[in-house]
Amino acid sequence: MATFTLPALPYAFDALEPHIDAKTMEIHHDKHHAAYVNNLNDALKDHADLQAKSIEELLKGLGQVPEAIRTKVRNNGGGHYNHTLFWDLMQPGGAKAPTGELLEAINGSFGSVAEMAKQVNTSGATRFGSGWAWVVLDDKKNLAILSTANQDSPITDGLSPILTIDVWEHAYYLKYQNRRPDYLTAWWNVVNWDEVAKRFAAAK
Ligand code: MN3
Repeated sequence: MATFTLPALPYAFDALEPHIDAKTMEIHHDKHHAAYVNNLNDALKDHADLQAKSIEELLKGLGQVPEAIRTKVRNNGGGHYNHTLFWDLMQPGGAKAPTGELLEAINGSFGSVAEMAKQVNTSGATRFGSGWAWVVLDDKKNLAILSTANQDSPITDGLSPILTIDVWEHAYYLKYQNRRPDYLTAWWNVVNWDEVAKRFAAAK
């Protein structure tokens, strides 16, 4: 029994068409995410103490992971955590709109939902190489936008992610080729605001 397991995608591969194509979703989930899970389990195979931790605990406590496996846990543990979050942050049927306290916080921090999305897209488009764009709650419970490299996750820095977009080429290249900004614009058609709101409420 493996310590960490690949969660099932919460919808069909083609559920996010036309914005995210089925082939991309299949490869992204079944190959890329699966590889992060397998490599994470491999890194932890001789470390029963670390196997007992949750993925969040592992990433928040990377400093306590033995140096020999720390990079492998950072990359693959981050890959597992980030992708699990990413699947839940998308939904079929088209995005609705944020409401209530989440909407108030977005308007207070950025002026509008559209302006927040624009800033997230800029953050993702200007991330050199591979990484992720994020909306987080910082230590003062304020909304903030940032990007991370590779599979690094803001929870390692004590931040609480409420939204993220994968900007690795494997997330968009089949459909959008080099047009990362077009993928980022399209992504907001599938954002699951209920999940964003849930994470926002939990982090407050
Ligand atoms: Mn990915």
